[in-house]
Amino acid sequence: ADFSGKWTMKSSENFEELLKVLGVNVFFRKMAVAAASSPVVEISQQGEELSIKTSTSVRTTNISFTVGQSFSETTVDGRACTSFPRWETDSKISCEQTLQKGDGPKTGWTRELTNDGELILTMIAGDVVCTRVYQKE
Ligand code: R12
Repeated sequence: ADFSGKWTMKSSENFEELLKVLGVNVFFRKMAVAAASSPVVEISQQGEELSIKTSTSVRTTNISFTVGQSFSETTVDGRACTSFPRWETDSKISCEQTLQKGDGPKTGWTRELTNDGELILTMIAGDVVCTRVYQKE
């Protein structure tokens, strides 16, 4: 699968609930929900290597990783974690996160390309699953 492209979001479910279970206070939650309602995601992929830039008005993140190799990133609430991405199917990457310090709900994400050309991101924290659907710009 090739995730490359510039993506815009068409729907999002449970993003605020996700931040809530992570303990983000109401002020930052509302700010993040507003900012995360119109993100732009740019992905470049060469084989097993992906770079993902996620831009919003309040936070932009850049991650680069090779599927099958651990890397450092931050959880959605901004805590440093070690991530392990692997192919769950040939069109879905599943990534488990482990906090570098302290503890909190178990977190991770998946990114999947659908047959109709959409990108489905899930972000997981404890038993909350946030699902965000992206389409190519
Ligand atoms: C906090 C501070 C900030 C944020 C939070 C807590 C904002 C986080 C944002 C996340 C966006 C995620 C996206 C994910 C995706 C856009 C805006 C939560 C800035 O303390 O769809 O890939 C300071």
